[in-house]
Amino acid sequence: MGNIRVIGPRSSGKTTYLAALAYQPTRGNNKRKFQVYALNDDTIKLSEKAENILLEGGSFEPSITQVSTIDDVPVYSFNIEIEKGWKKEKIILAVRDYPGEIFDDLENGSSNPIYQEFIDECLTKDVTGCLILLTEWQKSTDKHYSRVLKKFIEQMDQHERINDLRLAVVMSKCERGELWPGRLEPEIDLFDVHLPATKKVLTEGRIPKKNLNFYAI
Ligand SMILES: Nc1nc2c(ncn2[C@@H]2O[C@H](COP(=O)(O)OP(=O)(O)O)[C@@H](O)[C@H]2O)c(=O)[nH]1
Ligand SMILES: [Mg+2]
Repeated sequence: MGNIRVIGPRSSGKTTYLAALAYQPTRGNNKRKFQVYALNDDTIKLSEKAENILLEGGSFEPSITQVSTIDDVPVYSFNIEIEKGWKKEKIILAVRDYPGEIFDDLENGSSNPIYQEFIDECLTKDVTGCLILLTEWQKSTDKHYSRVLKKFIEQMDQHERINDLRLAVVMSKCERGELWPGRLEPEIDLFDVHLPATKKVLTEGRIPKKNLNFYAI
């Protein structure tokens, strides 16, 4: 189960999030209730980079500066095992980390045919969900995000995905002081407060409630 696309503006933390998922040091007394295993070479490489970069407080180079084809975008795949009492739930997750310009370009209606190709691929039937990472909250950004997501919803409609594509809408980098207090009820304390236009576009569309959730990372 689980083909997911990660979209969001440049520098919203997409690659860092995936790297943190890929980087699961095996500790002697690991008390966590889940294990994450990297399944392909791209994911193993990402986790090695994560070890060097995340731990030293560095950052990743922008995913791709010039996108030419979808095949340039790596697919990271994970096997996640969650302990549930005496049972284990297994999730196979494949994630494509899209370059930020795909998101930003949507506002102007995908002027670049390559970007449209990405959106088409993002909305094919075998993709179950989209993780949408947002990161800023100035008034002008709220307008930009809301215009982009309006276009995205129109594209969902054209691809007949309004009813069956799950959206996780996330405010990233919530350790920032202004956002930290809102992390527990992100829909109300982050999105209603800081990104009201963006939230309105998402909730007033025809996306079923059960397929739309708001998170803080
Ligand atoms: N403060 C903070 N910075 C982060 C976090 N995640 C990523 N970053 C930084 O944000 C910048 C962009 O991250 P990156 O993962 O490359 O973003 P991407 O362009 O969306 O893939 C980098 O400088 C990261 O170190 C976070 O949780 N908190
Ligand atoms: Mg990136």
